[in-house]
Amino acid sequence: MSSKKAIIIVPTYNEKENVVKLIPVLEEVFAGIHNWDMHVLFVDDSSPDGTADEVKKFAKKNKHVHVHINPQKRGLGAAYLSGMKEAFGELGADVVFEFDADFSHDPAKIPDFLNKIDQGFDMVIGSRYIKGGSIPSDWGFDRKVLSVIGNLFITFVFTDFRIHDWTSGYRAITKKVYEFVVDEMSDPKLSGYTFQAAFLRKAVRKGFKVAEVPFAFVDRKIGKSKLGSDNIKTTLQFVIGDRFEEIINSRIFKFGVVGGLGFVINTIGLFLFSRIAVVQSLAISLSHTTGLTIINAAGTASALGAECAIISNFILNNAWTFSDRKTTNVVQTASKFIQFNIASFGAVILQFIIVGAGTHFTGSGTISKLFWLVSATAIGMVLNFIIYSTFIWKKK
Ligand SMILES: Nc1nc2c(ncn2[C@@H]2O[C@H](COP(=O)(O)OP(=O)(O)OP(=O)(O)O)[C@@H](O)[C@H]2O)c(=O)[nH]1
Ligand SMILES: [Mg+2]
Repeated sequence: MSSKKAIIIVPTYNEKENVVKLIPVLEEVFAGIHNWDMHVLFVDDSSPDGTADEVKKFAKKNKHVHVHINPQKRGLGAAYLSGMKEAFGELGADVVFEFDADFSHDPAKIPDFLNKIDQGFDMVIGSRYIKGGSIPSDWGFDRKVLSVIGNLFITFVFTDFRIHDWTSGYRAITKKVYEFVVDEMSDPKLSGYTFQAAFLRKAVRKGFKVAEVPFAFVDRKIGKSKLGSDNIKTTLQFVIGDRFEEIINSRIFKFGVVGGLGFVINTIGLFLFSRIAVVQSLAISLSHTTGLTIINAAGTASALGAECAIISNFILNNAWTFSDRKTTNVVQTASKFIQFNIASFGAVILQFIIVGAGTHFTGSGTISKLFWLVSATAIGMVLNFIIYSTFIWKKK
């Protein structure tokens, strides 16, 4: 039979009593699935209670049951990575599931996940926070709040409202998602439960199609929870750090930083150049020949400062903001620089006139210069907006 292969990966640590119950239940579910070749792979971190030995007994009788043993307990994420490597590698899976051993994840939902994969989704998340999904009603108020608020917090920090359950441990993952994400998942910071949010985040950002299937999370009845409070901390650290990195690397942020620095350079230029004798005498001779009294050292210095800012903006935007589209060829770079200069030259003219005329009336003190520089910049922005909206992006 050439049907596609799905492997349910179940990480275990001291889950002996659960696995002996789980395997027959899974076998029953598998029997009802006809278009997928179904397997289960237990990833045991050498549990002291002998979980792996129990699984081996089943594996002997059933070739759809597998066990992978890690020598040490290194966390949930690390267990999944070793399991996925084997499942997608030697075992030849097309899809793997993440599945807890403690019956928190309803096995009857497995076909729903596979349907979504059959429909073309790259990854499916079992969600507790969409219609039809739920968290246990007997959870204490604090645990409920923590769970709901935690997920909302992640959603808001990522500002991604397509996913409703970032930390869910019930998932189906196709091979192409795994292959894309795997190299970035080896960071030891992601080896615990943080693995879940980080994996999903990377997949969503890459643009993989993710579906959600509702399920009712059930509390474990047998065995102990391995979820520690430090997992919450590391997950939050990841979420905030990842978002921060994303913002810093965004084009709009870089563009803003470069523009802000340009303004600082423009201001320094205005004050420095207006003290320089050559600039002062240039302004005087320009004013004499044209007969315009508003031409003065401040306006000329401001215009020169604007040109310095344009040069700095060009260099930094080329090397940083648009580094992915950077030109290195000398001729191309020069021609780009000329284009950029023409497009920004309005600022030079505006400052020449506004700072010149303004300081002509209010004097050339520091406050006066700064006031007119800021005014010229603000007027420049408004003019830019008017020009863009009436000519470049005009109403149709
Ligand atoms: N191999 C391996 N499995 C682990 C590790 N940590 C947790 N698990 C397994 O991962 C699954 C989920 O762990 P749980 O302790 O149930 O975590 P949880 O469901 O978030 O927490 P509870 O709601 O308290 O059960 C279980 O099957 C655990 O046995 C680990 O470090 N290594
Ligand atoms: Mg559990």
